[in-house]
Amino acid sequence: MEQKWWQNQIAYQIWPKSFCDSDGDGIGDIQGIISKLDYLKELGIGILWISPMYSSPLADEGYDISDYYDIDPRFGNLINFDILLLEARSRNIHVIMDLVVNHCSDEHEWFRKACEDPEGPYGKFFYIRDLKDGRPPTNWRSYFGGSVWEPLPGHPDKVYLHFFHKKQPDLNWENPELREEIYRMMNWWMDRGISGFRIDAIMNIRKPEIFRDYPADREDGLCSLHHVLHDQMDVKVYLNEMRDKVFLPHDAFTVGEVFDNDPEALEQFIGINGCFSSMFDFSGEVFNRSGKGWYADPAFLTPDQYKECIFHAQRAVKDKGFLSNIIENHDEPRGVSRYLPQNFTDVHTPAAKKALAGIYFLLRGIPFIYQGQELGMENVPFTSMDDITDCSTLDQYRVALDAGLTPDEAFAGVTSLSRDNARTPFPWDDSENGGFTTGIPWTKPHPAYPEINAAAQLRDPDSVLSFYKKLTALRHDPEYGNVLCYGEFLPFLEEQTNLIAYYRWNGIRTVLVLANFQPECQNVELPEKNYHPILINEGSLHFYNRTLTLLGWQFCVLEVT
Ligand code: TEU
Repeated sequence: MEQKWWQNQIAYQIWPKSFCDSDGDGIGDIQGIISKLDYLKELGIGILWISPMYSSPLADEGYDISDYYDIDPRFGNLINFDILLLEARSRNIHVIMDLVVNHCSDEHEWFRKACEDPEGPYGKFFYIRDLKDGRPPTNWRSYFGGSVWEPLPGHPDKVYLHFFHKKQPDLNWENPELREEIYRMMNWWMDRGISGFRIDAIMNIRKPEIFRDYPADREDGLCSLHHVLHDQMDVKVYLNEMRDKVFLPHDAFTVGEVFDNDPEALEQFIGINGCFSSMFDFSGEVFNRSGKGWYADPAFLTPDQYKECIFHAQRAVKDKGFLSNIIENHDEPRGVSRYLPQNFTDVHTPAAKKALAGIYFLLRGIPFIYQGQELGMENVPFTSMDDITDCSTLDQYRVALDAGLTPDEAFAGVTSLSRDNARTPFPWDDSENGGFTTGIPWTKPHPAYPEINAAAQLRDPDSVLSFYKKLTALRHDPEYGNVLCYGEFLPFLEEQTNLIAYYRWNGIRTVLVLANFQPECQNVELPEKNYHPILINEGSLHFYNRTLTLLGWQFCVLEVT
C-alpha cells in the first residue's frame, strides 16, 4: 500500500470546552489551544482532532451545530481559527475538525425554515412525518432516551426524527440537495486549511427503507436503535460519494466513528478503496456494554478480556488499512479506570498506567491520545448526581431508577462509565482550578489536580507524561519508527494470563512488546534469540537463560535479533 502523509503520525484529541481558557470566562477557547501548541509539539503530536467548535446552543456540548460556517463565540471566531491553523502548521501539526452531519441543531436555520414550511425545500432536509391516530410513526428509542419522535414546533399533528437529543434533528441524507450542501460546507473548511475530519455518528446517516415498529426491548414499549440499524440502507454509498467529492481531491485524513469491525466491513471502510483513511478501534469500549439502558455492568475489563478485544481487531484489519487506536475519548471514562482492573492493587501507580499506555500505543495503527490521558488522569470520584452535566448519563440514571435500581446502585452504575469522567478541565498546574482558567470553571476540576497536573509531570522524568513522550519518540525513531508504524502485528503467548504481548515485524526488524498486567511478578519464556531492550516503563529487566521475569506492571519493548 502506498504510504500516506498521515500514517506515521500521532494524534491528539482536544475537547475544547475543557482544554485551556484564555479569557477567564471559565470555558476553554481557541486562544487557549494556541497557547498550548508547543506543549503538544513537544509531546510529538502531528494531528490534532478538535471536538466541535461551530456555533451551537451546546445542548450536546457542540455536537448540535446551528451554523456550520462559523465558530461559536464562546470558543472564539474564524480569525482565531485561521491563526490556529497557521500556528499549528508552523509546528507541523495538522488540524482536523469534527464533522457532525447525521444531525444539526434545532436552532439551525434549515430547521427553522422546515418548521415554517414543512412541505417546502427545507422540510425535505429532515424526517418530518404525520402523527397517525395521535401516534408517532415508530416505537424507536433515541440514544439519549425517550422516543426518537418529537412534535414539530408549530405543527401539533407532525413530528420530526432525532436519533440523539431532541435538539439534534436528523438530516435526511436521501435528499441529494442536502448532501450537496454538506459537501460544499466540507470543501469550504478543507479550502480554509484543515487537513481532514473525524466523522461523527456516521453509521446512523441512513435509516431503514421502511419505517416500522420493532419488538420493544424494555418496559417503555420502545425499541433500541441498535436493532433498527440492522435494517438500515447501505451507508457506504454516500460515504464513497463524500470521499470522491471532498476527501480525495484534498488528500484528507479522515477517521470514522464506526463501530463495525468485522473483516468484510472493515475493507469497505478503510481498505485501499475504503471511504475513510482510518476508523477507531472501539472493541474495548463496547465490550460488556449493558443493553439495559444504563451501564451497570462492571466498568473494567480483565487484562485477558482487553487482550482479546485488541488482538481481535488487529487480526481483523491485518494490513488492509490503519485503525486508530484509543483507550479513551470524550464519550468514555478514563482509560486507566477502565482497562486497569480496579480490583487489583497498585493500579493507580505510574507503572501500571505506563504499561497500559505502551500496550495500546504500539499496536499497528494510529495512536490517538485524549487530553489528560497523557497525565494518567483517572475517573472523577463523583459524590452526587448534582455533579453530572452530561445528558446521556442523566438519562441512563432515570432509566436505571425506573427499572427498580436503588439510587445508590443507579449512581454507581452510571457514573463508572459516564462521559463526564473525561470532561473535567485540563490540569495544567497545581494553582487554583489547575491553571485551566482565571475565572470560575464551567464544571468542577478533577480533585486530584494538585498531584496529577502537567507542570509537575513535565519536571519529572519518570512521570506518565514523560513516558508518553518516550513512546512518541520511539514511534518517530529513525531505527524503530518504521517497524512500529507499518510492521505486521503478531500475537505472542496469547494464552498466558495477565500477559499482553505481541511482535511487530517489517521483514527487516522484529520488535517484541510485553506487559505484565498484574501486581505480581510473571515469568515469560522467550524463544532462543537475542533480546535488546529499547524501552522499559520502570525498573530493570531480569533475564535468566531464556526466562524473562517481569516485575508487577512491568512493560518493555525488546528488539529481537
Ligand atoms: O457519539 C455517537 C455515539 O455512538 C454515541 O452513542 C456514544 O456512544 C454515546 O454518546 C455514549 O453515551 C457521537 C459523539 O461522539 C457524541 O459525543 C455525541 O453526543 C453523539 O455523536 C451525537 O452527536
